[in-house]
Amino acid sequence: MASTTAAAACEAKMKAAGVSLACITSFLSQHAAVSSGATGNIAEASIRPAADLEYLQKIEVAEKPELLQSTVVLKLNGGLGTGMGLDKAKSLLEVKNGDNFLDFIAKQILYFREQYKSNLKFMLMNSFSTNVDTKEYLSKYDTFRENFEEDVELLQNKVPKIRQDTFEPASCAVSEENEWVPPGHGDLYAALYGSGKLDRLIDAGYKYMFVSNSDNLGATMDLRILSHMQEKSLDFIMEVCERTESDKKGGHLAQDIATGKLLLRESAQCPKEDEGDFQNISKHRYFNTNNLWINLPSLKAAMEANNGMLSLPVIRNSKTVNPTDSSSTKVFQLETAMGTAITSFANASAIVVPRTRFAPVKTCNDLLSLRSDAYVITEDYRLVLAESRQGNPPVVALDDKHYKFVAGFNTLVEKGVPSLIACNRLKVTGSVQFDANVVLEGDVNITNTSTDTRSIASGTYTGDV
Ligand code: UPG
Repeated sequence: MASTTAAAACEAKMKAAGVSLACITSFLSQHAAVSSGATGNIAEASIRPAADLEYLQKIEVAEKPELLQSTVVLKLNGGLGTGMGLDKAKSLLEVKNGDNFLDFIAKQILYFREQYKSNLKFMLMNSFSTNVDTKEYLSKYDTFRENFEEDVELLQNKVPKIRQDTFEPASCAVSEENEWVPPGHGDLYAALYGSGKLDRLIDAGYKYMFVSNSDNLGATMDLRILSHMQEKSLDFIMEVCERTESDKKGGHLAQDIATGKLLLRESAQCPKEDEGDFQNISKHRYFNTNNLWINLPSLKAAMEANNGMLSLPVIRNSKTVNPTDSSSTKVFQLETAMGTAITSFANASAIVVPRTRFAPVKTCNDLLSLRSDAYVITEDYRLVLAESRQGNPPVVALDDKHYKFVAGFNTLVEKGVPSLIACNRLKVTGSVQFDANVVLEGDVNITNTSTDTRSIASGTYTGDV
């Protein structure tokens, strides 16, 4: 299968580690692309903004609860949250009132099951970095404890990091684990197919899968979208939101000028010179929420028609083999993004959904907003913007020097989380700590130029502090 000695070495390493054939096939095709110089970039000149999308509120469809018995809800849980300084699954991070993401997700599913008297199937995609902690934590919920590996978990693959100079698999003397990486959430398809779980789901009568990020607690089962998918016989739906200023990292929807097909451009796929266009939220107005709906038999058919894989554009991340040693071997980590599969299906569509379905936590800025009163918990355990915010999240910019990582953030809010319900923008520069009962309103700019940590005493603040 491999076309070069470097590719053959990767293939041998993966086989020896028991990686599935589906994953090896996908990886080798990405390896070939990267070895021949592909960057996976999508130039602005090759796309046009996506237009004429349907809005969920305007779609006329009758809800069909009977579809629930053939539907699976799957949460992506393979990421570690290293960007926030975490070395565990990000979903173990406390969100609100002592509950972490996994608690919210579990309660959402249990609520829905009760509400619809259904046994809605639930799965989690874990990586080799998140499976142990996640299993242990979720075991407090009886219903997810039994047959965890068989029924709940989809364990994603691992792929070798490759040397930038030779494209050979990289080795790391410090720890063999550093030589491997989960291949991004686009691995969902290879993990489902290669583990045999796709076949088993289809054989058991499952037809639809709703997938979303575990850090987005607005993404719950929606009977209108599900029923619309069935009524229009769609293979794939991407939920998108109208972009706001906070939507910088991630991907936007666009249309390929050459084929007219919808495509997803991830920030990692944008050439440097086109970054201004990427960030232009009035030009590229629709942001991928990563809430996706997949018709399982169509997925299987698309993979079988293409050598057992989906040809997703490869994303090439430049890193060092030992993440904590910048002088170690320079490597590429190859990844794919789940949403780029929108181009792989004949009958794919994107729907604009209300902002309530998208409340991601990518940074401590997001976490501060979520923990504050700008977000409320609904009866069905979603975290949504408080109504008075009219769909606009506060724009929070905490000083990266102190609050990029959760440890610093915890000190900031140790005594209390400020009220942000009436705050439009918050900028914090320097080291500060909020006392209990701090209320921030309008545009607030907190600056501490001294090196000592300063307290923000209880009270209401606006403007420069
Ligand atoms: N994840 C995995 N396995 C991996 C990598 C990530 O399960 O190998 C999970 C991760 O735990 C998280 C989700 O996938 O739950 C998203 O991962 P993340 O790295 O946070 O994705 P983003 O870079 O934020 O981007 C995704 C989409 C992007 C979209 C954005 C919305 O790729 O198009 O705009 O989510 O938040």
